[in-house]
Amino acid sequence: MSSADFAAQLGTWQTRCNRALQKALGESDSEFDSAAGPLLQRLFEASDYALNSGGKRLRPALVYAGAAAVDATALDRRPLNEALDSAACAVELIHAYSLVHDDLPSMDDDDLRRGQPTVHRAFDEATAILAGDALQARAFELLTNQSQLEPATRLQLLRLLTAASGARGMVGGQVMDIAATGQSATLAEVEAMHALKTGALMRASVAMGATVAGARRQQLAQLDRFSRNFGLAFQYCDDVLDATGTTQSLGKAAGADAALRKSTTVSLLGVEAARARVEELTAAAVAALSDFSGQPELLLGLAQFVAERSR
Ligand code: GRG
Repeated sequence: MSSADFAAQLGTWQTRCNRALQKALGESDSEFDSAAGPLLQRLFEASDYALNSGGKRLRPALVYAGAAAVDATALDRRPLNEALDSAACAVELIHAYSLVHDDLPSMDDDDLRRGQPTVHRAFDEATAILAGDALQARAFELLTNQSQLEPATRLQLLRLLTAASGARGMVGGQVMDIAATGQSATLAEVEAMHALKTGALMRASVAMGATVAGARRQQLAQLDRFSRNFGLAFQYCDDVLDATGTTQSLGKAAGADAALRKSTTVSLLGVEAARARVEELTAAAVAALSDFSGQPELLLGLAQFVAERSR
C-alpha cells in the first residue's frame, strides 16, 4: 500500500470514529433533558472539547487494523462493525480522559494541548477532573452495552480495557512517571514506564479489534508482540519530537520533558540513537507478523507511519 493510500485509509477511519463518537456522546447527553441537563452543560462542553480538538485517532486505527488483520470483512459486517466502532470509541475515550488528567496542575501542569488551551485552562480544574472521569466511565459503559456480542467476548473486551487502564497499565505507568520526575532513571526503567503508560492502551486496542474479529490464540500472541514493539517505537518517536519540535509544530510546549527534569529515551540516548531505536523497534514489530495468517498490511502501515514521524 502506498503512503498516500495509507493516509487515505487513516482519514476514513478518523471520520468513521468521529461519527461513532458523536453518536455515542450525543445519545448520552440527550438522556439529561430534565432539570439536570442545563447544569451538566459545562461538563458536556468540556468532554466534547477534550475529544474533538484534533487528535490523530491512532488508537481507534489500531482497533480497526487489528480487526482487519484477522478478518477484513468484520469492518463492514453487522454486528461486528458496530462492535468495532464501540471498541474504537472506548479506547479513544480512555485516551482523551488520560490526556485531560495528565495536563492537570497536579500532574504535568500543561497549558497547551493540540495547539489549544488544555481543558483545565479552557474551563476550570474541577470540570477537567470530572470531564475526564465521565469520559472514562462512558468508555466502559459503551462496551457493556454491546448486546450484539457474545457475553464472553464483551467480557473479554472489558477485561482488556480495564487492565490497560488501571494500575497494571496506564495509571501504573503514570505513577512511575511522576515518581521518576526529577530523578535519574535507567533506560530499562524508562522503557518499563512507557510500556505501561502509553503501550498498554495500544496493545489493548489491537487486541480488542482482533478479539471482535474472532482472533485465535496464536494470532493474539503474534499481534501482542507487534503491539509491544509498536507502542515503544511510538513513545521513542514522541520523545524525539518533544526534543526536536517547536511548540507550534507540536501543539504543546516543546521541551516539556526536559523542563520537568524527566529522564527520557532522548535524554538517556541522544536524538540519533533514539531514532535508531525507533527503526529497530519498528523492524521487531514487523517481524512479529512475518508469518501471520491473515492480512496484517494495515497494521504494518501504521508501524511505518509512526516510524516516519521521528525522521
Ligand atoms: C492521567 C492516568 C493518567 C494517565 C496519563 C497517556 C498518559 C497517561 C499521558 C500522556 C502523556 C504523554 C503526552 C505521553 C506521550 C505519548 C502520548 C500518549 C502522546 C499523545 O498521544 P497521540 O500522539 O495524541 O496519539 P493525539 O493528540 O493524536 O490524540
